[in-house]
Amino acid sequence: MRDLDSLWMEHQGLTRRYLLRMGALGAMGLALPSGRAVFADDKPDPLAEAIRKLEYFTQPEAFGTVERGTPIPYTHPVEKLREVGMTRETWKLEVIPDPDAPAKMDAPLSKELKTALDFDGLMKLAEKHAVRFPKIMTCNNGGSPLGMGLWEGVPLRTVVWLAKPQSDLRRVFYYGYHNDDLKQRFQSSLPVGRVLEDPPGEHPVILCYKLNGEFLSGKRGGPVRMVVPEAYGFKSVKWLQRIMLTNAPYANDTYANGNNDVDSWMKTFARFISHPATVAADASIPITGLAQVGISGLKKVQVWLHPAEQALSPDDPYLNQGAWRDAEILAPPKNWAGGLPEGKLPENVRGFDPKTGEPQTWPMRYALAHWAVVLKDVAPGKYHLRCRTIDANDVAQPLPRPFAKSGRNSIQQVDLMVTAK
Ligand SMILES: Nc1nc2c(c(=O)[nH]1)N[C@H]1C(S)=C(S)[C@@H](COP(=O)(O)O)O[C@H]1N2
Ligand SMILES: [Mo]
Repeated sequence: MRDLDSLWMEHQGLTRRYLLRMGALGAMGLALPSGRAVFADDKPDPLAEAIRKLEYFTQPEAFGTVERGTPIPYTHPVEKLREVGMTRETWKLEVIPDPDAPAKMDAPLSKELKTALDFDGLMKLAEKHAVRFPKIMTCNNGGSPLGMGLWEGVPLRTVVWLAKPQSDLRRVFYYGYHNDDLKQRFQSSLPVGRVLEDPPGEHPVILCYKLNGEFLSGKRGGPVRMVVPEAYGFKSVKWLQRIMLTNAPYANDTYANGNNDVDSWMKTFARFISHPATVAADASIPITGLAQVGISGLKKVQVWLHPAEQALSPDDPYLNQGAWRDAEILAPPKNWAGGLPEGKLPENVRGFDPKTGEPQTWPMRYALAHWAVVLKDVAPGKYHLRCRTIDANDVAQPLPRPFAKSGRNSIQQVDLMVTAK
């Protein structure tokens, strides 16, 4: 799913300076998890040019994608795309009562009543209400993020209020274009409270039309997708066309199938990006990675080098007792890239100081952090190398929620061989 090569490119710029400072970038260069050497400082490399264009935000086309449909909706010929509202010129959004448990509302936005919201209408609302924020897209069933975007949209509540809801409203159901085949429908839902009121510090749920400053492609869910800041990917429904206000008190998410925890907030966890497979005993060992910063924030990233032949304690399933040592969480980048002009963030990005353009807090929730560490003087032998996060509540990964169907966050483990001189 996730293309590690492109993730690697985003990450290199941040880690390279750190590793140079630590004297760890010698002739050995760094290696991808696959073991492929990417560059050595003293050698020209085919990737050197790309490395100069390193990215923190993910280029829209470099995102990992989780999609369904036969055919995939945005692959229809353009005439068909127009016909089914999958272009900005023809897109329409309905906000109607759920026929099975109708909320009372005075002004439904419906195609039948010719009151549905079109893209021009959304852009009018955007002039006054548009918001932008960084967010990682992660599938709860994926081992690492699909990509990190700067998402722009109109708060969903702005459009919900246009429909004048009055009562009998407990949840918001929504789905996208699905080839008009019920079996292909991908739907999700939120409590109405989450839509109407943001907990302090949280971003609003948005009707999103731009990613990294450009209109959303069909592949990324355009013309319009939902983006739910604190949630895993399945809440962020693509090709959005219908919202139903319901008095039903339960979730109706497609992702409730397949045993998924549909109420899970994003978790904090660490992943390796680069680590050598084999090093000589006298060499420094540069290790880099990323952390997804979930609802509970990020205080530390740690690594643990454990001799492979030493058994793990059966009383320590979450590896709390390892000899963990701190890595360095890297400062925010200067160049945010991801296709943003000159790598600069636009004005008024939530979480950034409007005067200085600097992040107000770092690491930032729901965004990536990059980290690096250099290990030295490791005795020859075979090792298991692991990484983990400590969240802002001082809870070590994979706790406080170790269960995979709420979002995969097991501690990653890789092999490392240290050879005698
Ligand atoms: N309409 C629709 N929206 C969808 C999906 C889908 O299959 N159809 N997949 C969901 C899932 S499971 C995930 S993880 C995210 C992935 O977003 P991305 O493909 O833009 O990375 O999209 C979500 N939105
Ligand atoms: Mo997903």
